[in-house]
Amino acid sequence: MADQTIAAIATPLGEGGIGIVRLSGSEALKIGEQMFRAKSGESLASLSTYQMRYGKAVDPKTGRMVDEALALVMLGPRSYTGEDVLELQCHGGVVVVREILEIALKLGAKLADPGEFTKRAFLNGRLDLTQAEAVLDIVQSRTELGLRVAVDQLEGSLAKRINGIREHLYGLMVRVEALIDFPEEDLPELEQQEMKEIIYAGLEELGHLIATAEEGKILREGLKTVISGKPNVGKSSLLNRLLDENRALVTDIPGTTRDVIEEVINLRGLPLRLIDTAGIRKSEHLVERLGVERSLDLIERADLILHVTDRSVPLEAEDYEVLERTKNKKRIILINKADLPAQWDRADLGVLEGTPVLETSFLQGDLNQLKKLILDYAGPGFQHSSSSAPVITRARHKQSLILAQKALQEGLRTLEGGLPLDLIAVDLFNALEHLGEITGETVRENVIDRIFAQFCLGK
Ligand SMILES: Nc1nc2c(ncn2[C@@H]2O[C@H](COP(=O)(O)OP(=O)(O)OP(=O)(O)O)[C@@H](O)[C@H]2O)c(=O)[nH]1
Ligand SMILES: [Mg+2]
Repeated sequence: MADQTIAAIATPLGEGGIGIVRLSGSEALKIGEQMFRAKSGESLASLSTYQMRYGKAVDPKTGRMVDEALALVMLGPRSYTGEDVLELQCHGGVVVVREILEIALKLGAKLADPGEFTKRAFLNGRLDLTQAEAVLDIVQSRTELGLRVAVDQLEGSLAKRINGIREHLYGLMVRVEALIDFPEEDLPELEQQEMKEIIYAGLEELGHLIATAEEGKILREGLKTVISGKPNVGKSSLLNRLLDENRALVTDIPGTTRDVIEEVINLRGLPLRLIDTAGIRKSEHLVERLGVERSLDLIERADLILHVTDRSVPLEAEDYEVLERTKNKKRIILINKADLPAQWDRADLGVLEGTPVLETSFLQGDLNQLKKLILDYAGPGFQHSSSSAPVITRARHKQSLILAQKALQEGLRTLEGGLPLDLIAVDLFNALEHLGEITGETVRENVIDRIFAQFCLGK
């Protein structure tokens, strides 16, 4: 039932300053009334919106006090969800917030699904879909830059752009429909030219937006960077150096790393998801072999490979085989252990067209050159200025933009081919539908469910 009152713990479960249990729905205050006693003796129903009272959270069955609490009333429609919202703020302990939630559930609230508060905000028109998704991006942002882009999106920058394009196309569709009974051969030249220009302008805007998707994906998900190479070349040492802590075990025994270790660092705004892997070699040992399989699988799915080699030991056939594994990926080759006497030099690696190669020592060298290389080479256009031009951060948005683009290209072909105007109207309609999926105007219910299922509980 959509209008059932929901409740959830809104703060992370753990020890902290405060813990918040949030209720939303028409019964929120009624339930709150039974489990909260204001010190002033006022009833929650007598408060106006955004008022807060100090008092006790109690178990109405026994009259026992659970904790001191503050009750904050936010009445619909001007609340986060658009419904009546009550927040009970107590001390931040696992047991106390759970107990308060339990009481709310016993009094008739339903435990909220992940993202259900935000979903209600969307369904009640408080947010469009891009803004709801921005809420998730804010919670999950990994760098300041990612946060800024998400906040701009919450402010409506993306929706505004999309709606701007939609308005133009909608205007065009209305014109086309008005002309549908017009014999094609008589379509005024001027009219046709103007129509084309509107479609061109739409295509250009879509093109600009789609071009930001690569950067946007990195901003939201991080650049998936796999450190690969043979055993003992210094992969885990590199991870530790970049993290500035001893995260991974480093020993001089080849085959030390077996499991995948993943950490995120912030490289001047670029979230780098560093993944240390097991060294690749043929092994008889089952556990190591499983580790190697994982490494190979991760290489396949990486955005960037940092391929580490060791110049202090002679090259052998296996080095070339391992290099082959990463040759189709965007990679940087690192020749490590430059502090030791060299057994070979970079020319021995053979032709590595377009691949940056860096000689360094993870023990002694500084990593600035590598960091710069990663930014220049792997983070294309990663210069998102402070302008609030929207960045496409989700595959879902990109997909809809591409479909809208295709529909418009189709419309252009129809127009140029002198085909019936009702066909153009169909193309325009399709483009409008796909753009509407982004903001949530024309989106299907299962897509909505999928989006909100990614949220955390209590959001
Ligand atoms: N001299 C020197 N030794 C290094 C350098 N980088 C790493 N080592 C040493 O090389 C050995 C292996 O380093 P690791 O970082 O464990 O190598 P790995 O590639 O993770 O090895 P596996 O996990 O076994 O695949 C350790 O003894 C490191 O101290 C370097 O630049 N110079
Ligand atoms: Mg290792």
